[in-house]
Amino acid sequence: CGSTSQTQEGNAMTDKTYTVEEVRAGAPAEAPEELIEFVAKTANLAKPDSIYWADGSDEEWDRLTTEMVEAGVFTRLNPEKRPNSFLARSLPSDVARVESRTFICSEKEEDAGPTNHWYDPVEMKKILHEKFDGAMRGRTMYVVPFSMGPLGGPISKLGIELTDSPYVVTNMRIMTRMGSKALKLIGEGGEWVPAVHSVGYPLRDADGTVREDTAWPCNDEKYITHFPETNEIWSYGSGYGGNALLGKKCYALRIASTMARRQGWMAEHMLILRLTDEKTGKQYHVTAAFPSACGKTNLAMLQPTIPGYKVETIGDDIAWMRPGPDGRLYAINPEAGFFGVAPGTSYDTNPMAMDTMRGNSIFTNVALTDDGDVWWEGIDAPLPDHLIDWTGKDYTPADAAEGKKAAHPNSRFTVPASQCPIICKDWEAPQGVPVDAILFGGRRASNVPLVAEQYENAHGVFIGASVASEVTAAATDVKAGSLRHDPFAMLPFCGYHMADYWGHWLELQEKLGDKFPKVFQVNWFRKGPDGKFMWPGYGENSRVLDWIVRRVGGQVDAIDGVTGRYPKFEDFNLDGIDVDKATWDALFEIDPDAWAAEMDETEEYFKQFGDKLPAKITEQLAKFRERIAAAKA
Ligand code: OXD
Ligand code: MN
Repeated sequence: CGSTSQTQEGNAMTDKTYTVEEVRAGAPAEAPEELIEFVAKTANLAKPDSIYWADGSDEEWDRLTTEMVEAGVFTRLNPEKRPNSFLARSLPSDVARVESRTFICSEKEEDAGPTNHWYDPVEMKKILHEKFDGAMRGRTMYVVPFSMGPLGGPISKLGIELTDSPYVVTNMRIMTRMGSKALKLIGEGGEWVPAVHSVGYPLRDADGTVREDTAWPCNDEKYITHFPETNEIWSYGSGYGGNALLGKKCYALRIASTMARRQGWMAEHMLILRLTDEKTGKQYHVTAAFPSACGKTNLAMLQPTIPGYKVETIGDDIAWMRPGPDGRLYAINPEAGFFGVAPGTSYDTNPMAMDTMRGNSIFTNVALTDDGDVWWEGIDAPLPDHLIDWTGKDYTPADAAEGKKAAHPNSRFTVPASQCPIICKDWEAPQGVPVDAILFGGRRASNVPLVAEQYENAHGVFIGASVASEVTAAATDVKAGSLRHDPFAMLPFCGYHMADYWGHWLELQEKLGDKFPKVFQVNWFRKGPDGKFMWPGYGENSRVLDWIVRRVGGQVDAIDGVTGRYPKFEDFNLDGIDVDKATWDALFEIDPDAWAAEMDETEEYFKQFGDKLPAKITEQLAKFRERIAAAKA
């Protein structure tokens, strides 16, 4: 991140101190005392030049986006092609979540568990105190009230993000219910989570040295920290995505998962969709967990290729699920927008996402066309003769020939969910929708069949616990392409000990019994010997959903196999696609030796969880091995 600094003698401004009275005088009347004190305390530490209370209005959006255009942070896209939309370019050192700098600061190390980076909360607070001291000098500190979930809903939760990044404020306006209405609920006594964020690039130092701002201020040192016992979030040094939009991964997953454990609900890295059987009018709700950048947004907005079904989108990334009065599990999407991966998104792969981003959108790290629109690898439009790439440089087909990407592989669109043409009319239903099936998936070139149903509830947890997937570009510090365990797609997002989290699932299953949704394992990414995907994916995944809901409805039989229960060839709708019996068999082929090796490796992986590994998981591993032995016999 940029570092040029110079001293401007005589031009040094002194730090402002903020009394509680001054902060109150500048705050909306609804702000409760506790919030005023938090704002004053943080301001006296970070020493911003001013404090601004975000109201979430259109005027505010217009003002902030215009200011950012003037400052060179945003490029306004061609209003005829992409009205009210903007492009931001980050620095190459700040393009994704940084898992190695993400910390769970629980009092006891064992509560964070072996899959998280733990840090002592007292020590971390000392570090943060040092880092945040003066971190906002020369900047405005924005007070951003927000609700995760529909305003006032029984499953929804409130928060306040203090940030020195207007980019974050505008993204939070799309991704959450942000502004005065959330503040009003806080004022009425709603509990809220404090979340403090700084890009870590003050425009002035304590000694008066001033530093010019850059289009993407950030710091090479990053801390994304969570305090699960006190429900606090502090994030320093990054302006990007989940590192900075603290309602998303930090709150709605890491902190919420710890709240959910205490309160008997679930915070999951899952999309939510409604599938309607148009013949009967019956609605099914499916949630699905996939590791980052494995096509959750595509599945959430799927256009069924088989007749008779309709998909409506409820969420594309996070589900909060709670047992309802009827003993079923009900899900809400805590977010209000989609922060989707741009490359690969097109009218071909996800027309609904393309229509969602027609306006009122923020794009980060995509390429800019000469007529002021966006472009990325895999978009419908052919590569133009000239682009400005995500680093701000000219880009021509010669660069493409050298293998350079015009858009960063983790470039993103931030878009309001309400703009999705197939957004479900009940997407904001405060009590949520009843869940009929839960899917776990990943990118697996081999071994894992197209679809498999759990044998029993605990087997569903075993399926989730043993998810492994080829790594994508969504985090900077894990090697793309390698296979890594990503249990429940929650590896980077579980706020507590992973094995305790599995235990929590098992407890909820026990509580809800048969009413707990059935789990299915899916894999769209299996490859043939020629290295090509065997399953067409995208809209054709409706065929898998069709089988799943018919299983849930008890309308079809299944075949018992090694990893679970599989569809019968004759029951599965393959009309009109080029998947013959040989391909089908290859999609479901089980190599007992490969699975034996995978189970050995899984057992090895589970060892790190020690005594906390639930006995039911060990039992499921034994049952799995019995099925392998039977398949070999
Ligand atoms: C995301 C992620 O941005 O999972 O949703 O990385
Ligand atoms: Mn995600």
